[in-house]
Formats: sequence, structure tokens, C-alpha cells
Amino acid sequence: MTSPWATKYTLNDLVIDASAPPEEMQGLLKKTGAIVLKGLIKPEDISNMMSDFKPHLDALGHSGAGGQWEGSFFPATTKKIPGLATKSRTWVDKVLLNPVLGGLADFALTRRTKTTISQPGQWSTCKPEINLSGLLEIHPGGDRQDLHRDDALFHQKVVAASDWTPRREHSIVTLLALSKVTTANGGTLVIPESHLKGDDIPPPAYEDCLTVEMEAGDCIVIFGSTYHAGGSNTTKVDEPDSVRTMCVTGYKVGYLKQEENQYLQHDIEEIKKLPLAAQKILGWDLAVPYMGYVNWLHPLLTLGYDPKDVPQGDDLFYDRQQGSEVLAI
Ligand SMILES: O=C(O)CCC(=O)C(=O)O
Ligand SMILES: [Fe+2]
Repeated sequence: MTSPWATKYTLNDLVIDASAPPEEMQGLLKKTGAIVLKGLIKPEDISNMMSDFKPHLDALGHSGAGGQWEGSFFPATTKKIPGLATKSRTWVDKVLLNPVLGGLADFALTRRTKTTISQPGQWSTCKPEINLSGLLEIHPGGDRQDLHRDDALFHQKVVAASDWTPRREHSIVTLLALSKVTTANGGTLVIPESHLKGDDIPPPAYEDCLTVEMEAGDCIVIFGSTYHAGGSNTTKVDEPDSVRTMCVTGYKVGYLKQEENQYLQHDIEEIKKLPLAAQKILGWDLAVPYMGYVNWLHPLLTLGYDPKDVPQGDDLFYDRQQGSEVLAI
């Protein structure tokens, strides 16, 4: 019997040029639940990031030493580095503030609702923010992860649907290749269209997956409700392309808790040095209306901003622009 998770897609069907129009990317993502952006990040930016991450990777010692993780979700041979925002300015400028990734996060995760808190019927727009950031480097011998939907973190149950509709996703995750990514070195396993299949049927199996192979600079974008897993690294130590280095950047709906707690992860003095747009998407922003205030006021004030440059009063609850053209999403 054919698996209900079996897909008609091949890897090539998920691939789209990183310079394609946003509507095309969104259309493909809605249909498949996962897309591969070809050539998103330039080679010199990849090599700058690798130089920034090298001391952190070296500090972890020999791969396979284990000790970084107890349990099965990440294999012991996976080297993991957290908190990229204060480890690589290139990551901040080219990945965190990447307009293509930011645009896809906005598309899937912005929430806009007519609310009544202090005034009747006002539009409030809540922008996405970072869910997690990290380097995931799978070394030889690493076993594949369990297949999962990242949105399970948010206690989400997926209901089957024939088409994708707004508000289905609670998060999206992006995995940027910093090395060549192959089937042998642990390419991500993904099940196209699994985002439209419900939790009322038995979960999928590895046979239902495609393996995503990429060149450095390519990036896979996966909806929070799409089944996926890191692959097994079946290569031998020192074989060519035996180390799979990927940078994970996840986004979530602004009013949900972050998977990687940015406020405790980073040295606040380092956060103060980042551009405003980076500070906001990392979480030093309000999820309008009024989620995440400090001292009843806007959290950006904790980074030393002048109160006159920061929203206050009713701007903490409602959009200043209350146009009727605003769509509820
Ligand atoms: O490493 C990968 O390819 C996927 C990682 C992943 O899905 C996760 O850590 O949630
Ligand atoms: Fe995942």
C-alpha cells in the first residue's frame, strides 16, 4: 500500500533561484512546505562566517567526543554552536537581516488582528522574531534525527487541508549550507506536502523523505508543520566532504516564546552594538499588542534608546496606520 505521506515531488521541484520574485517563492512554499533557495549567500560571506565560527568549533574539540548533548535528538558527533547573533557580524548582516528570508518569515508568520484593549476595534500587527540560531555540524558516524515537525514545540496539532492558509504555521526554519551538503554527509531529510497532512494519521517513515543536497550558499526553508530531520553522516573521517556544516536560523510568530532564549543567551553589551532591525527581530521589540514590555514600556529602552525614538502610549497596542486595506492574517 502506498504511504499517505508519499510525495509526487523530486528535489529539483523544490529548488528556486534566490533572486526569484517573492510571490513565486511563496507560491512554491505554500504548495510543498519546503523550498531550496539556490545561491542565497555569496561565497565570501560564507567564508567570513566560517572564520567567525572556527574558534567556537575548535573549542568543542574532536568530533565524536560527545558530551555536548545527552539523548538522541542530536547525534553525539554533531557539533552545535548557539547564539550566532553575537558570534558573527556577517551572520547578522547577511542571514539575520537577509531580505529574502525575512520576507518569507513575514509572509508566513505575521499576525494582524483587529483587537480591543483600550480602544474598540483597532488593527494590531505582530511581526515574526527569531526562534533560534545555531551552527549544526554533523561529523562522520552521526545518526539521522527522528522525523519531526518543528511546530510541535508550540503544542500545535496539524489539521489536514487541501491548500495552505494563513495562520497554519507557528514557525519556519531555514538551514543554510556552509559546506557542500550531500546524502552521505547528512543532508536534511524532508517530506514535501507533509504540511498539509494531519496528525490524525500514523506519522511518516524515512522512506517518505527526500534528501536535500546543496552547495555552500544554498538554503532550505521549511514550514514549521513540515516533517523533516537531519540526515545520517555515513562518510569516513577525512573523506572529502565528510563534514556537513549548516547554519540554522528559525523564525516564529512574535508573541510565542523563543526556542533559544535570546535575552539570556547573549551579552547585552554586544546586542547594543547591533543594528536596530537586528535587535528587533532578535526580540527587543514588542509583539504588538503589548507583549514583552519592560517597566510597562517598550523593551528597546533597555538598550539605551531615547524614549522619543521608541513607540509609546497607544502605539504599544495598535498600528499607527489603521488602513482599511490592511488584511487580517
Ligand atoms: O540538521 C538538520 O538538517 C535539521 C535539524 C533540525 O531539524 C532540528 O534540529 O530541528
Ligand atoms: Fe527540526
